This record gives sequence, structure tokens and C-alpha cells, in this order.
Amino acid sequence: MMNGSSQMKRNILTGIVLFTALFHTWSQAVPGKDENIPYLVTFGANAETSWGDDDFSQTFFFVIPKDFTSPVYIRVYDPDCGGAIDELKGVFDTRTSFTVYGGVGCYTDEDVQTGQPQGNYKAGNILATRTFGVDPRYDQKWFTFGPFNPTEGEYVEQFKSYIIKIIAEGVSGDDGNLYRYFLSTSPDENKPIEGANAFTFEYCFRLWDDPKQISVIYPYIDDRTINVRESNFDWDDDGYILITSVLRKSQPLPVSNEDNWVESDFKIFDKEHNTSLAISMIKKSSPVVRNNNVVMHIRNQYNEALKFYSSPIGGIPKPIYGIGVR
Ligand SMILES: [Ca+2]
Ligand SMILES: [Ca+2]
Ligand SMILES: [Ca+2]
Repeated sequence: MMNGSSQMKRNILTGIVLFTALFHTWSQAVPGKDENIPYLVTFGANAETSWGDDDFSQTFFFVIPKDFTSPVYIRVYDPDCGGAIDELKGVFDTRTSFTVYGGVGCYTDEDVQTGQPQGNYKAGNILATRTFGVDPRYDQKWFTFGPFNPTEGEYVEQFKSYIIKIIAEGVSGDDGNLYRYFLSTSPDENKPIEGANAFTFEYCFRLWDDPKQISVIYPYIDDRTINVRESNFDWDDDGYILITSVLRKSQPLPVSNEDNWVESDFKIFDKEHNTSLAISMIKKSSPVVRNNNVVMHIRNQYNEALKFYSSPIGGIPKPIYGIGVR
């Protein structure tokens, strides 16, 4: 049991570590460049979960340092569902809404923190919204939301930053909408903001078809975390999921197959606090699994969702001891 003042010290310390780490990032592509993930994916509300999206909703948060005071834009690549990239079932009849939120609660509301599209997960003020069906104007092209003043987001002292939320939701239809985001200083091109970052609590994305491509995601482990439960959905039994950290070389996790969740628990070591884990996805070479959409989340011992940052906090973890933790 910790007393209030030592808990406060730890919170301040965590804040400083987070702030320092966030401030050294320079990447607001979602998925991030160190993730090597081709696309985010959100299916229409009438899709079957066996196609790889468990809830037809995906929430991301952009973190903008408070010292950055110029307008920002949220750009969406291929927001429409049709044409070259998206996943067809029957005919393209899927409509996807993208809604940008700011203001009090857009991040701190407790329902938002669950990472699930339940309760008040849309908390905050709507800053912009648009729904896309088949639209050749935006096929393999960028659509830009904004400008937004960063102060329209929710200020979060722990991050010394404003947070703006975007929710993609499959309104209707049964196809898969593939897309990407970029937080930019420009409406016409992708120009990153020094020190900004992005994160999600539950990640739904497409793996590459090429089995040589390894995608990696990076949950951040805060200093309250003692145990975690990792959960993956609809992995199609596609090879291996390996955990690497500052302490562990590679620890395999059980993988899901078709339309099911698989969970596993593991202990977090003290030296892993305030660092990122790397969760690497090694596809099997044969038979090659194509169009594999998957979902992943990770929770601590309080059942709180941990954040996957697009640019890993503290950088890509390299094992310092090289322990092969099983
Ligand atoms: Ca369809
Ligand atoms: Ca699309
Ligand atoms: Ca799948």
C-alpha cells in the first residue's frame, strides 16, 4: 500500500517520462512507420465478424504538445469503401463515418478508456464528421478534416498535450474499409508535428499478404502494471505472435484462428515499466494467408486497456539482458 505522497511522486515521474518520450517522437502516420502495417480496417455494421473486425468501430487519439499552437489537420487516406484497396463482399454497399471529437471527456471519460464502443465512448464535442460510401474522388486519395485549433482537443496534464479523438464506424454494409491517418500541419500534404503521437486502446488492422513482412505494434507499459492479458481476434492461425521488451528476447503468445478471441496472461517485470513492448507478427510462409484482418488489445491487472502508440514511447525495445522468457 502506497501513501498519497509517494503515489503522487510516481505519477509525476510517470508524467515526466511520458512527456520526455512523447516529445522526442516525430511521426503521426497511423499506422506508424515502425509498425509496418499496411492499413487500418473497419467493416460495415452488417458484416460478419469472421472477416476479422469484432465490433465495426475503431477509435484513435492524436496527442498534440501544448506548445504547438498552429492549426492541425487530420487526413484520411482512402476513406471511401470501394475501388482498389478495400475488401469486397458481394457488391460494395458499405458506408463508413469518420468523426473527430475534442473537448472535455473526449479522452478522460471512463467509457472512452475501455477501448470498447460501449456507453459514452463518443464523449466530447464533435468537431467534424463525414460519411463515405463508394467514392472514386477519394479512392487511393487523401481527405482532410480541419483546420482544428489544438486547444479544441482535451488538455491532459499527464501528457502536457491536447488530445483529439477520431472514431471510424461502419454505419451499414458488409465490406471492409481499409484506410490510414496522418496528423498534419498542412491540408494538402503530410507534414508531421514535432513531439506529436497517436494511440489506440484496441487495434484493428490488416496484415500484409507477403509472409516476409513483419508487422509490429507497441503497447506502453506504465509503472502500475504488474500483469497483462493480451487478446487477439481472428488471427487465421497465421504464424506466430512474439513479444519482445527491454528484458525479453522473444516470448511466443497463443494465436487465434477463425472468428475467435484467444487470451494469454503474463507478468510484467519492474524493468519493463515506462517502456514499450513490441508485439511482432510473423506470418506463416505456407499456405499464405491473404486479406488477414485482426484485432488486438492488452489489459493490465485492473482490466484497464493499455495504449498502442503509433510511434513507440522510448523507441523500439531492444533486449538489454537477452533473457529468453518463456
Ligand atoms: Ca457488400
Ligand atoms: Ca477505403
Ligand atoms: Ca483474420
